[in-house]
Amino acid sequence: MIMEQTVLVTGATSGIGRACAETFLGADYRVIVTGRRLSRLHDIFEKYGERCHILAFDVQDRKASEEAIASLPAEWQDVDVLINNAGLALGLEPEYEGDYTDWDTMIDTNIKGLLTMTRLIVPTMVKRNRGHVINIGSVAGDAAYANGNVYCATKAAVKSITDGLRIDVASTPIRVTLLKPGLVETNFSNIRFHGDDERADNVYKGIVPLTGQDIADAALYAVQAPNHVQIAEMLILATHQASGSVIFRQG
Ligand code: NDP
Ligand code: 8X3
Repeated sequence: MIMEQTVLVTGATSGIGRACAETFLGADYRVIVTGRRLSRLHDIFEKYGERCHILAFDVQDRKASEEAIASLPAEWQDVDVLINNAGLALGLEPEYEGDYTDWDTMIDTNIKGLLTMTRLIVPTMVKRNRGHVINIGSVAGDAAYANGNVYCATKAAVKSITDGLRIDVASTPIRVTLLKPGLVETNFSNIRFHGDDERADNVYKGIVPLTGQDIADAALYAVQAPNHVQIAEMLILATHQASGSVIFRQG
């Protein structure tokens, strides 16, 4: 009998996280979908029903995160794959003009939220001697780009945190993967520019960007690789993007 695997996706309400949730659901995994926007989580539940379990919470809130995981029914407690995806960029301005609240939100979500989820889920993986953690980093974590300062730093931290975890579970069968996307057209830029849709649209002008599905396909590939294969890291760029700051745009 093939055991059904359970995946937990943070930030499943939009973009890369939603594509990951739907891709794994479509591949017959059971998926715990999480995020703050409950109505969007319900939309996924309506489409996939019982294969899906909803948890609405803010990863910045450690107590709420703990309570959410503690509330999982017994049949949903053994998470085989954790996809730490929830995250955001806020602002694009020189470091010396940055907004303190934006900085705190990025650090609390991208770094501390990811760590909280890792701390809550990985012990059970260690106990069960199985599991896979996929962290969504970014090309932005490889090198800072103009005005990216704190966001780039959070993604550099995700890289170190992922490498650290991989070392700490090296004696177990748990695999740890860092996916580092480049430009992916999602709600990311609308959030970064605080709802300025025109500015957000310009980010993807003159280039065919990646889609959330492209990143979800990479996540599924890493999970379905044979057990002895650990996809440690993948940098996934649009074809006309060479690095965080080198993008060839047509027109
Ligand atoms: P979206 O804005 O489309 O999705 C972000 C997701 O994160 C939403 O589901 C949102 O859910 C969730 N989220 C944000 N803050 C919180 C929070 N405090 N608690 C719980 N969930 C939260 O953007 P993307 O899909 O593009 O971003 C997903 C990840 O991919 C991020 O980590 C981002 O840094 C990374 N990334 C994105 C790239 C891009 O070009 N788009 C490139 C490289 C990396 P909700 O609002 O419902 O809580
Ligand atoms: C998101 C990609 O290049 O806009 O991490 O920072 S980028």
